Amino acid sequence: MKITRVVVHRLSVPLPRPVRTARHDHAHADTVVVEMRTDQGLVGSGYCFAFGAHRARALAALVEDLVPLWEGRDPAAARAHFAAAWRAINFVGHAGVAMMALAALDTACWDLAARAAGLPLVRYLGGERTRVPTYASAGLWLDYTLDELLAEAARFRAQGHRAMKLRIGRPRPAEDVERVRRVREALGPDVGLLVDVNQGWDEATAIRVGRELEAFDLYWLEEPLPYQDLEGCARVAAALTVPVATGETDYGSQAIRRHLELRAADVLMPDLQRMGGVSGFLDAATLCRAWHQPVSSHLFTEASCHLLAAVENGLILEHMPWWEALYTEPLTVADGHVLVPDRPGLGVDLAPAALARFRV
Ligand code: SMN
Ligand code: MG
Repeated sequence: MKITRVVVHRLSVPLPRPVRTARHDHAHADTVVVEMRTDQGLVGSGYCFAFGAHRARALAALVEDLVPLWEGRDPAAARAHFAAAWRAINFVGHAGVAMMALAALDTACWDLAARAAGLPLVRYLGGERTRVPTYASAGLWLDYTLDELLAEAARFRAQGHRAMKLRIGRPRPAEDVERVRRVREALGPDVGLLVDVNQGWDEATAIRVGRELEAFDLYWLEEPLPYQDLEGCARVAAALTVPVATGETDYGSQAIRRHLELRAADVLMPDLQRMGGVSGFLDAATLCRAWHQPVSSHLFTEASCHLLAAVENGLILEHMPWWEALYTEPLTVADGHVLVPDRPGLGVDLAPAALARFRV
């Protein structure tokens, strides 16, 4: 089997509500979708994205640049194509737009390889879990009023979620503590509550406010510090009983290794596009296992559900439905789990009408 053609779509996907965190304020996910076709009629897909239409142009340019490394090749050799692309981007860097572009192509290639084998990606990778614990992440933003927070928390529960993530890092940390207290009271003790600071604190604030938050039985405290301050994050993690999670903003499995060596956090959450796709994510998950640590995910729910289901240390999946409209069917959430699609490959198919609707 040969990859005959790779089609690149540049899209702007509107978000249901602007995302506001200590680091973000955006209304669209500017997305580059890769459709990888074979001579046997199979189609695999992957995507990468940025916030900002011009940045997505840069992503698309890098994807187009790398396409020849996959065209004409056998999709079953996904690791070999990843290695070739890794060498090709050496000069521009193993980070940023080059890694994200590589990720979209690598993911599409694994999707195809599993489709060619007639297996869901999770099974192609040797796993057997059919569902993974998940948490609702598309909401509970930093700018919400208390009423909006409580209404959305109730909505997430009604959708089948048993865990959810609240963004914190407001200018006055006392407000964060109060908002966490109110949401925890409304949810009761049986719902998992995660909080994400999005790098909004310094070390002293993280330790001081983190201790106050320990009263609310949090599942984890995410990205308390600027993402490159691994030593600081390690000190925060050591000072607190609440588990600290980080890793979404760093690039490549080598960055995950550095986090592990420094014991920077209790849970690492590699981002599929910053790892360079399925190949790099699996490397990151294996490194976490070697350090006896769990691995979570960041965005990219469609592929990440297979990966966390496949690896033995997969912990909890971030459920972010922003790209749902690109596919013919949404993922199913039931009783706090995402059901891993039981069809070949990623088990999700792009909807041509959606590609046309969001094209820029
Ligand atoms: C996040 C990611 C992307 C956009 C907004 C917020 C957040 C997360 O850090 O963990 O989902
Ligand atoms: Mg985060």
